[in-house]
Amino acid sequence: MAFEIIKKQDKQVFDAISGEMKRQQEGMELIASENYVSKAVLEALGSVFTNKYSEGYPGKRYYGGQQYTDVIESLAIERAKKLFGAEHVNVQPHSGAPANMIAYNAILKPGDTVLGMDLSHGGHLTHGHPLTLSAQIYNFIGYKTGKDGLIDYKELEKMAIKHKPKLILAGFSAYTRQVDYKKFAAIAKKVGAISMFDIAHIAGLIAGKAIENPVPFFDIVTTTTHKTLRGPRGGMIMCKAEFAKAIDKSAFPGFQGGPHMNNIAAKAIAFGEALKPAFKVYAKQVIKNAKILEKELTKRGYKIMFGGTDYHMVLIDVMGSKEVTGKEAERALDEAGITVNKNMIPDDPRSPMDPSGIRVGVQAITSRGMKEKEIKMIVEWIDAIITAHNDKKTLAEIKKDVTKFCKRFPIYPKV
Ligand code: DSN
Repeated sequence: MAFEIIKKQDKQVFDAISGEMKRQQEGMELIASENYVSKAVLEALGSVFTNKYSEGYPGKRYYGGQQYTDVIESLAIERAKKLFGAEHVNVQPHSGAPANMIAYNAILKPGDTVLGMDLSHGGHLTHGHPLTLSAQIYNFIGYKTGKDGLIDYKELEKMAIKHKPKLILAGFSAYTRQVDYKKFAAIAKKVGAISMFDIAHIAGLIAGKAIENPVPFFDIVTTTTHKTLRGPRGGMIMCKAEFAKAIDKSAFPGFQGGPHMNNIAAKAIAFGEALKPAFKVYAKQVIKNAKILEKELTKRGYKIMFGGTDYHMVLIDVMGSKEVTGKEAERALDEAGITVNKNMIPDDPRSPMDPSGIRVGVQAITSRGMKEKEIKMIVEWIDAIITAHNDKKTLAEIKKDVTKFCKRFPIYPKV
C-alpha cells in the first residue's frame, strides 16, 4: 500500500499512516475487538461512495442519484440476511454504540426498565453504564455472573419477575461463555419483555458457524461489523419482521442522518467474504487458538475469569494471579510489542483506570495465520513480560523477538 498521493500532498498525515502501518505489521495485536480487514474492504472504504448522500433506504431516498447506492445497500442487506438468517437487517448504524441506541429508541420510552449485564462482569458500556446517554434516558438494572463465574439464569429470571423490564439484554465485551439462547428468550417471554442480543464480539464466530446462531432466538440483534466479523468499522441491526419499521425509523430519521455509503460498500464486501468457506475455517481456528491460549495461561498459573472461554478471548485476573495490576501488565506488554487492554474483572476492588485484569483476544493474529504453535510462543512471552514487568532491558529484548516473529506474518503481503 503505497499511498503515493497522500505522500505528495500531506506529509504529516502520510507519516502517521506509515507509522501506524509499521506498528500494526510489527506488533502483536491482542486487543479482543480489533482485526485486519481485507484489501478489498480497504478499497471500498476509500471509494467514491464517500461522496454520496443517501438519506432513506433503497428505493425510498430523499436525494437523487441513488442507482448505485441502492445496489450496494441492498447487497449488504441480502448478504447479512444470508449470513445470519435474519428476517430484517439495517446496515446503516455507524457503529455498535449507535446501533444499540437506535434499537433502544425503537422500542423503549424514556424511563422504561432494561436488564443488562453489569460492565465489570463482562457487559458493555452501552448496556447501562451510568455515564452513558442511554442510562440517563432509561432505567437500566445490571445483572451479574454467579459464584461459578457464569450467568445465573435463575437469578436473572428472579430479577426479571421483580423489575418487569421492557427489554432484556444479552451481549458482552468481556464475558466469554456461551449463552443459553433458549433460556434467555424464555425468561423474556415469561415477563413480556423484548429480547435483544448484542453480538458485536462474536458476530464472526456466528457467521463462520463456529458457535450457534442466536438470531432466530432473539427479537433484536445488534452488532459491530469490525471485530471477529472482520469488516469495516460499523454497526448493524437485525430483527424480527414485526420490529423492522420501528428499527428503520429509529435509525433514520430518528437517530442518524445520511448513511456512510463507502462503509456500507465495505460491509457488503466483508459479508461476501464471510459467506465463503474459508471464513468458516478462520472462525474455527479462532476458537482453537483461544482454547490453547486459555490452557497455556492456566498452566502458568494465570486465573482465567468465567472459568474459561468459548469465544475468541480470555479475561485474566493478573492481579490475583501474579500481583501485577492490569495497568502495569498492559504497559509492560506494550513496551515489549504486545498490545492488550486492561480490564475490570467481576466485582473488581480496583478502579477502571487501574483494574485487576487484562483482556486478550486472538481473532486478529488468527487472521495473520497464527495457529496453536504460535499461541504457545506468545503465552511464553506474555508470562516472561509480566514476570519482568519492571525490567526495561528484558522488555526491550523480548520486543526484538516479537517484532521479528510478527514480520513472518504479514498483515498485507508486499506492503
Ligand atoms: N470497544 C469495544 C471493545 O473493545 O470491546 C467495545 O465497544
